[in-house]
Amino acid sequence: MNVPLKEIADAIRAASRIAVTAHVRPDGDAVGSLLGLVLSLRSLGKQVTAILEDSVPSNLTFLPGTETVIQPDGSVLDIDLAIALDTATHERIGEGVVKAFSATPKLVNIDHHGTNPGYGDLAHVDTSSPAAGQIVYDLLVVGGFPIDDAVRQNLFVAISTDTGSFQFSSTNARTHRIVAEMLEAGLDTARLATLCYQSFPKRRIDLQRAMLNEMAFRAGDRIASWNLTQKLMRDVRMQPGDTEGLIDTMRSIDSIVACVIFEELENGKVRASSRSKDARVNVSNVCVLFGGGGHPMAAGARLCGPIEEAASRFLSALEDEVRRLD
Ligand SMILES: [Mn+2]
Repeated sequence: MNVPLKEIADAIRAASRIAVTAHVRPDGDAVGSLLGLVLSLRSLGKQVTAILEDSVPSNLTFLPGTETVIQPDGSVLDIDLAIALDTATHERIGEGVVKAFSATPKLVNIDHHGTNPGYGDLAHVDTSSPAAGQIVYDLLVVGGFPIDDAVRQNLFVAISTDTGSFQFSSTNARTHRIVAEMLEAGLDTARLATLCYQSFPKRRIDLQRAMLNEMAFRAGDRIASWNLTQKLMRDVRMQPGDTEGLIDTMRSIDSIVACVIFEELENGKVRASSRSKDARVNVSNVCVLFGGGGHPMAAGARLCGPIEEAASRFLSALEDEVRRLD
């Protein structure tokens, strides 16, 4: 089912009007890989639409090109080729983008999630890659497509955020080689790290303070969890992107092997975002039980509310997974 990147590069060369998207509620890898590819293909002379179901979160608007990202307006795009990045299922590009792409003759699926079924006409799913941004970098190299500083900024942020600043086990030798090439080309990675990790708005610290006060432990302090309620979101005036990386504080506790944040959504559903710190504990398997998916060590699912009941159902499945270590 996987086609080589060369074949995708050929399809891009043959197209003149291209649209690129990524998943709903975009994170650093979604926005960074999207704009890295979009800016390169625009330099190549292609007419490229960057489209996301949800707007770019404020913590990522420093990335070059974000001002050119559009959201679906109900119209169908007249394009030769559509590309979905970092998106495990076709539906996760969002309802509006699915419609915008409904007349495209060819859909390309570039991703690194193990739960990706290989949708689309050309699929390249590489689970050994720690970030979609890393696959996009290799695609640009294979295709001989332009890589300038703005492209590098976007792909660096994609890779840095999805690897937890190169800490997660998914980080590989290629990851560091790519960043070495970026540094040799003059990329200011320290500036980008400051913008990503040391430029939080105060309201995010308010969220973090609440999390530290409220988080709960179970399975002998091996599981930590926190319920992020609509009330707290209103109290701190939370914005999209504010929760990015928040879960890492729970993961950093020595006894923890798995942790999860339950987020109460406006529609009454509950989004579970889970992480593992032990390769033997697969949180993707737990999320699949609830119709979600992702990576073995970082996965998510949507459950029916109320939040306390959703948390209790998910945590008991997660505890079963953790207890397998006993
Ligand atoms: Mn990703």
